[in-house]
Amino acid sequence: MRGTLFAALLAVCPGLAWAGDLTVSDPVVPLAPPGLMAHSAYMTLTNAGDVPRTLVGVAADGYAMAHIHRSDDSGGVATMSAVDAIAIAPGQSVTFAPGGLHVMLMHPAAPQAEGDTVTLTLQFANGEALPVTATVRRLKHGS
Ligand SMILES: [Cu+2]
Repeated sequence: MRGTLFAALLAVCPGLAWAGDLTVSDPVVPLAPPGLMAHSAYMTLTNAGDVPRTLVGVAADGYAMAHIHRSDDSGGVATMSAVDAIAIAPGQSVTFAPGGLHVMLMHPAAPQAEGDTVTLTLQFANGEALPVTATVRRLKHGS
């Protein structure tokens, strides 16, 4: 019955990735200007389980490299630094969003169009890998 329930869940929520007690909602790759060699992906990760989980890396199909970065413009200077690990406590969510955490996608193999999908594989400290399908779409200005 669990398999049936899982299949039904996937059918109802095509944008929702699920592994154990981790869910990823609204994975998106904002449409980047053509020729840009690095751009971002965003999502919200939720730990619905009762053990802490730690995100330690990400891979992206169609890109030479993908890293977890954090933007910081405190002090008036915009900087971006690599993040080695993100702990997500039970019941907590971590949001990747413009101006903060993001998945940095580097060196795309091909230009992207609205509606394309990018498979991101989130890697966790316990060895688990969670594939997430992000959709390329135009974000509203300022969001
Ligand atoms: Cu970055």
